[in-house]
Amino acid sequence: MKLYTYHTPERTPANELPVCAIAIDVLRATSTISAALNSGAEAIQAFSDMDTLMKVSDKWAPELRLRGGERGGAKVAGCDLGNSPLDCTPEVVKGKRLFISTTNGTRTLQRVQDAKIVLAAALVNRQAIVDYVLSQEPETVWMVGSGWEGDYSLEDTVCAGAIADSIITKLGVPLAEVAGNDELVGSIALYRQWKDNLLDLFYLASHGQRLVRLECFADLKFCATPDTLNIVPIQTSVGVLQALSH
Ligand code: 3SL
Repeated sequence: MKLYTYHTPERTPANELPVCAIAIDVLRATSTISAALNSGAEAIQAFSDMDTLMKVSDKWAPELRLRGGERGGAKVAGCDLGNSPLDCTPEVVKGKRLFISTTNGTRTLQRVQDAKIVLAAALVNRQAIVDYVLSQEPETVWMVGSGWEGDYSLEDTVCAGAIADSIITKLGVPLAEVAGNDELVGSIALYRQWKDNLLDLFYLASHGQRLVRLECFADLKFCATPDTLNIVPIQTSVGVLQALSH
């Protein structure tokens, strides 16, 4: 197995795909996707633009759909939800399809949507993702961060490092055997430096600071806490993620 970290979708090699692609947007799209599926949402359907989201979701029964839209961290007018994982309680999402568009995370999902296996990961479901990857033994795994409008983000890269660190520990192999690129080694180093202070790292991060300005303190804490949700969001058709059924 070779593991690769890419800080943003723009940094992935053009015209290539791995066997398994893991989209990461810890703050907050993939944390929200994990929380919604964990609370019993039927599926998540991701869109990079709001107009298409509205058109496609219009065809869905109103009582079985929710629209989630975020731009600049704030909820898009006309949507039921913004992008807070804490809003995705069973009372709100159970049995419904969440049609969602966010600034960066949904673009990452779109970039890797043609890979054989597409997963959405955050720190909250890190362990579930690791266990699933180990059960499949894919030859190549890309962990693709979302960043912010093309730029690097600490929180996505530390999550890639957390996943890789756990895979390497469980496989019991030297780093050199699985490291596919320099970014992978850097992401593990970042995780090892901050693993006991992830919330502090999130407060340092530029998008963390943006969310602090929006007073999303509880979201930051939730998203910085690893392994709280035993859920594997997996793409079942292009753009649609569902909970892996065991
Ligand atoms: O960029 C994204 O996709 C979002 O997750 C950003 S926010 O955390 O909702 O502001």
